[in-house]
Amino acid sequence: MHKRLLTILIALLTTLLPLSASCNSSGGSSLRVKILESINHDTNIYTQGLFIEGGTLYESSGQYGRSFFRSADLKTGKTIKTFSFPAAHFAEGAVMLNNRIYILTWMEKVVYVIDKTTFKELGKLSNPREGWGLTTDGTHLIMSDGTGNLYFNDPMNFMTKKILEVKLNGKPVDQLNELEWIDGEIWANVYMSDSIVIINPQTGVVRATVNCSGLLPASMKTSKTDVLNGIAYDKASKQIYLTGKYWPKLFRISVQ
Ligand SMILES: [Ca+2]
Repeated sequence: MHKRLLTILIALLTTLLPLSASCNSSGGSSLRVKILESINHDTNIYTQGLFIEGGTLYESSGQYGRSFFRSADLKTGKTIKTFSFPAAHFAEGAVMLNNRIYILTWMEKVVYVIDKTTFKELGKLSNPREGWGLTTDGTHLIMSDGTGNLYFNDPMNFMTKKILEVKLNGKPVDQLNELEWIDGEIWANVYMSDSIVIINPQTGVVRATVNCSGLLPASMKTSKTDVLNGIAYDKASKQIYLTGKYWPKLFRISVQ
């Protein structure tokens, strides 16, 4: 291509990219994601688990020596309350079920159970696998472990009741990470990618793969900015929120 033409094309793309704050999808059926609202997000948070209950945002942040769990105001993004972990525990996915908050650790085989109001520790459960993402269908604690499997665990003792093999176009999907139960389907971040897969919880079949590569504008990225990870659904308002590790924004989005 002519060098001058290429320069013009690059300049044009650079101009257009921030405007196209939408995600295009590939694989399965196509969906588009549009940003409806940008909310401040603390760039010190290495987002692992993300969910909303009663209009409040809950989030776990990973890394050894720095792991914590917090509640935050959904409108301002400001932290309300925190729960800290021992330095040797790397916090991972989290979810609330029956007024209890369950928080995974990565390789420590411990699941923390804390009270939703006081954040007081109620106990610990044992997880034989790596802990990555966590969500719930209202009965089970549904967990990912970095493979293409999802584990449906009993909230009483974390015993696995069902293993679901997730497949896209007949092939296993690896590196399933943060999870969210949205209206009878499971949304999952695919680690180290800008993709979210939408999974049928009965069959494991992926019905759509959403590529969110344009979600966080390049102008907001720093050398510290990490991958897309964090899906939360506010059941009451039927709104979906996305963020990433060390991202400066939490986005309320719509899907078409
Ligand atoms: Ca989630």
